[in-house]
Amino acid sequence: MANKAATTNNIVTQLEVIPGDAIKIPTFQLLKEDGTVNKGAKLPEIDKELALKMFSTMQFIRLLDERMFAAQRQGRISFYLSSLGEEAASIGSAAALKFEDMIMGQYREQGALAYRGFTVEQFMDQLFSNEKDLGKGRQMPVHYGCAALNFMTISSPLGTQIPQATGYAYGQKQDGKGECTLVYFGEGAASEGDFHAGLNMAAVSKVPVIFFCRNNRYAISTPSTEQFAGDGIAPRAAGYGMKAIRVDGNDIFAVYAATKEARRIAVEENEPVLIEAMSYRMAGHSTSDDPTGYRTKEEEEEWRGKEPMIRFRNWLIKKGWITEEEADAQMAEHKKAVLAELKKAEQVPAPHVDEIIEDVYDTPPEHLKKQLEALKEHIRKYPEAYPATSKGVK
Ligand SMILES: Cc1ncc(C[n+]2csc(CCOP(=O)(O)OP(=O)(O)O)c2C)c(N)n1
Repeated sequence: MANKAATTNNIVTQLEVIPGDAIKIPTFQLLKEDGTVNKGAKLPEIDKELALKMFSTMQFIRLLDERMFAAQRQGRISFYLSSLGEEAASIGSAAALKFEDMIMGQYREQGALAYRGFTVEQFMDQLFSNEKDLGKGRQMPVHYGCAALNFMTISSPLGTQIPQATGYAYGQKQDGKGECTLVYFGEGAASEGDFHAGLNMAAVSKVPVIFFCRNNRYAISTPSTEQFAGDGIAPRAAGYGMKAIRVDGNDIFAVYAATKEARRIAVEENEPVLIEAMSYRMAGHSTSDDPTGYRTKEEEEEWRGKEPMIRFRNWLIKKGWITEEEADAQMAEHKKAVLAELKKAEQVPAPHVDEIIEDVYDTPPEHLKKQLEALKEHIRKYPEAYPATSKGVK
C-alpha cells in the first residue's frame, strides 16, 4: 500500500520561511462581558431548565470554593484549589456532553463534577478524607473521582490524563456506542510530553476525544508568556492534523456551543478536537500560593470585569428567567447546604489505617504488610500526633 501521508507535490523554487504565527485562530464569543449578546450571534438551543441548572451549578461552585478556601485557612482541611473565574469553562462544557461520556479532569473542574450530580456531601467527604470518601481518604483534597458519574479519578502528575483519555476513547470507539471522552488540562500541562503523545495518537487513530484546554494564563506563578512563544494552544492542533476551536472560556453559551460541535465531530466523524478556552485564574493557584508575588492588582481587576458568572446572571435576569432576589436566595441555599455538610463531614471518622493497602492488589504483598505494621507501631508510639487514625490502631 502506498504511503500517501507525506507529500512533496507542492514544489516551489523560491525559498519560503513560514512564520511562526502563520495560523491565527479567532476566539468564538456569543455573550459580551456585560451579558448582552454580540450582534449577529446565534445562541445555542438552551431552554430555561438547562440554563438555570447551569447557573445554579455555577453559584454552588463559587460558594463551595469560597467556603473551602476559608476552611483551609481555619485549619479544618489541609489543602484546597479554587476554580474562581473558570466556572463557565467546566460547567458549559460538561453540560454539552452526554452523561455516558467520560470526563477526565486535571483538578480545577469541580464544576463539571457538580453538574454531573456529585452531592455536597460527597464533596465534603472527599475534602475531609473521611471514611465515607469514595477514595477512602487516600488522595489529597480536590482529587475527586466518581465511577457512577463517569468522572475519572484525578491524579496530581500533570498531563497524565491526556494520553489516558486517548486510550479510553479508543475503547469507546471499539465499543461503538457513540460515546466520547472529554479531557481537561491547563495551558501549563500542555507543555508536558504527554500532551504530544495523547494528541498525536488520537489524530492518527481517529479517536472520539475532546481535548479541552483551560488557558487561564498561569501555571502556578509561570505566566503563559513564559510557557510558550506561539499563539496559545489551539494552533498546535494543525500540527497533528486535528480540528481546533478557540472559545471565550468566560462565556458559558460559547463554551456550550463549542463543546456540542466538538462532541458531534468526535462521535459522528470519529475525530478528536482540541478546544482552547480563554480564561483567567482569578484566585491563587491553590491555598499554598500567593499571587501578589507575581502579578498586579490591576491585572486581576481587569479580569474581574470579564468574569463569567455575572455575565450569565445579567443575561438570565434580562431574559426574565431569574430575578436578582431569586439568584441571591439560591446562593443562600447553597451556603446553608455547604455549611451543614461541612460540619457533618468533619465529624465522620477517618478511614481505618489498614485500608491504606487494600484494593490495590488481590491480597496485599508482604512488603506492604510490613510497611503498614511499621506505620502502626509508629502511631502507637506517638498517638497524640495522629488523633484521627490512632483510635483504630490496636
Ligand atoms: C509532572 C508535574 N510537574 C509539575 C507539577 C506541579 N504543578 C502542579 S499544578 C502546576 C501548574 C499547572 O498549570 P496549568 O496546567 O496551566 O493548570 P492551572 O493550575 O492553571 O489550572 C504545576 C507546575 C505536577 N503536579 N506534575
